[in-house]
Amino acid sequence: MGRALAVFIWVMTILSVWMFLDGRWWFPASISEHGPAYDQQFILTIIVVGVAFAAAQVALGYAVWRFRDTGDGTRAVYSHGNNRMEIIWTVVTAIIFISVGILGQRVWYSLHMQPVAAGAATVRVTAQQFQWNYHYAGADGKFGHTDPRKISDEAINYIGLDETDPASKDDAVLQTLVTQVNRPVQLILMARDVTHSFWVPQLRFKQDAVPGLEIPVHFTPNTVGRYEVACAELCGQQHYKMRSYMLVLPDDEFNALSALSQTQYQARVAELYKKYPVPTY
Ligand SMILES: [Cu+2]
Repeated sequence: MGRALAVFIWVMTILSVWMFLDGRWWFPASISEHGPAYDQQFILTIIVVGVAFAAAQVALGYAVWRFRDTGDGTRAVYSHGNNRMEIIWTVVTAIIFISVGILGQRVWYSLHMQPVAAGAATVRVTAQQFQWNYHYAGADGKFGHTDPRKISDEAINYIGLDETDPASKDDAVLQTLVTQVNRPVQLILMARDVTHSFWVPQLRFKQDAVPGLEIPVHFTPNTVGRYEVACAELCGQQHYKMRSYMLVLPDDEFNALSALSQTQYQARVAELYKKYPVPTY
């Protein structure tokens, strides 16, 4: 029985390592400026913890095999451990994991703690059960005033846009996130009801949207296409349906789209959806 368990542990270890090496269930290709830095950091972490995991499991299998009950009646030996060994492996583990943590902070800092680059497009994002609303300032570059008391799903005013504010006249509230390739985007994430989480796997980017908070985030998409925006926070019964799409458009298509009226806009977005199928992964 001891041998069978040891072999089982080793086989499971090999399968687990193979799942990562095979790459079949890996991330979709990244489409943002900071994506490669994130991926590099992730690979480094995976290698470090992968080596530790494999070594620990092989050693566990060995111990199970070596010290199995052989039926000859010998009694087990109890050990009080070895303080020097304890200190060594605790210090080594601490050094490795703190170093990996600090390296990770660098990537995180550049994305989350630095101000957005000049010339960025700003979109205010209001999450609600169970949809994403993207608020664009329009030609005047000014967002119309919003008021939670004006929110009405029946009147198709999902974000409570104040129609009496002149700045709101040219605003658009849509369910598609439209961005321009290689232009930084700043999102102001908000939530109407419960906590949601903005996630585009290809951006390597995930951030909660929390009621009562305005959370600014920014990134620069660098690959034209259409990508799924998922809600990554279990936010209610239809959480699984809470998704929308992010279009990353070349400059000419973006400008042409921006010039359209709201009705033409919807039709054009539908065309662009056909033109840019969602990547399969
Ligand atoms: Cu949600």
